[in-house]
Amino acid sequence: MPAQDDPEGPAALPARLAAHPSVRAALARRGGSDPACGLPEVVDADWLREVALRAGADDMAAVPIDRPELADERPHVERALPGTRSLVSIVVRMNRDNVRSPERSVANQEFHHSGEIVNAAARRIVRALQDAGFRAVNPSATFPMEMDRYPGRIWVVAHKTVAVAAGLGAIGIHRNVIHPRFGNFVLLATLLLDAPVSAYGSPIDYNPCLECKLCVAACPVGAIAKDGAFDFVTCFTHNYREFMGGFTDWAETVADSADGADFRHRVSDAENASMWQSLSFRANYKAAYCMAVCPAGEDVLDPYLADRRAFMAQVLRPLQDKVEPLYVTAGSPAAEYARRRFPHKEIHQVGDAGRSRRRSDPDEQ
Ligand code: B12
Ligand code: SF4
Repeated sequence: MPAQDDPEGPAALPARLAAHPSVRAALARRGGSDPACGLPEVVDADWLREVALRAGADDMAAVPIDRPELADERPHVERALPGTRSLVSIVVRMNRDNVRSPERSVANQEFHHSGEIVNAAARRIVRALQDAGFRAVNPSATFPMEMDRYPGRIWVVAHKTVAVAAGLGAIGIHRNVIHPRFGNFVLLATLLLDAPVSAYGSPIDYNPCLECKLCVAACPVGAIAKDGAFDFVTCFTHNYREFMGGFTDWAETVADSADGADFRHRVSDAENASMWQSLSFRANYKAAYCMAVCPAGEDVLDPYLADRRAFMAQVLRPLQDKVEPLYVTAGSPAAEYARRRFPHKEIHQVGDAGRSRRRSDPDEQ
């Protein structure tokens, strides 16, 4: 019989259950025979911070789920952990010059390794919470995501939204979170927790973004407007060429090719090798230049403040000068932008968001 149907009340255990050795051991650990006695109710914020830093996070803050700015997140987190009451945001720093390197393998390795660190840290914190008697989950920081919902919202929780609500940074012109100290060189994760935390963070009262617009100048496909408007499809089409939509486009090109020679005419050896690498190891980002050039953040600012011209020569210019493929939707403003601003790059025209492929004739480019 379920406990709530018990005439003695929800706290009373049926005799058979109360006599079970595991039940007796569990109750004894909490020092009594009352099943509700000794259950933890509130997570101590100082303890949680210490656990998070020891687990590998570089900063953390919690936020209650009923904050108005988290309203859109509630149904999603409730699905992942029914009964969620708090969200815990953590950040992990990335090594800046790896992200800035024009060599894509260097930057991609930094993203992927940092992604592993932030996921591992989140998992360790969840383990500590579990051992302390709480329910908690750590949705993936990056991939995997809920692909059965693609192309709808595939992520379980929006880490940027939570980090901003918790006071770990603010959104810059380029739409990434800029941490006051570490700048935008951070990856984020969010833990869902079934209990209140003894102290919560609040949004910071200024934006670390300097509005220098270097991110606007760096994006090779013009996805970031000077006023901070962000063109999701344009970023996705280029930067995520070897993720979902772009992969489908590539696969359709295989299917549509008359023979091997035709396929090789449509897709270069380098593009195929890059796709193979993405499938075999981890998907390559094609850019992230907005993040690479961002000088914001107390720990990041010095070289930019010392000599802005030198900073641009060393950080911005090499990314702008790099000869590389750019993926744009045929006839889009991005195609026009890329052709005008970066004529030395190889412009490949693909279908909408790279999903419904219609590769244009190379002669049209
Ligand atoms: C979806 C997503 C993307 C999308 C959209 C980006 C965006 N601005 O939302 C794309 C594929 C373009 C993308 C790119 C990148 N991303 Co991303 N991305 C996410 C994800 C899964 C959710 C983001 C989110 O909350 N969006 C909703 C709200 C909060 O964002 P928003 O900016 O206000 O609104 C935008 C979206 O709604 C989008 N949009 C509009 N229509 C549609 C339609 C669909 C179908 C989708 C998916 C999105 C979308 O455009 C809006 C305008 O900006 C998170 C991981 C997570 N689970 O949170 C990582 C995350 C935001 N990404 C991250 C990173 C690092 C990147 C890249 C640098 C990757 C790379 N290495 O190149 C680039 C940077 C591009 C940029 N300037 O934003 C980090 C950011 C860290 C930080 N310091 O802020 C996160 C938090 C991952 C992590 N664990 O750290 N990303
Ligand atoms: S590059 Fe400049 S404008 Fe863009 S987000 Fe960073 S500080 Fe803001």
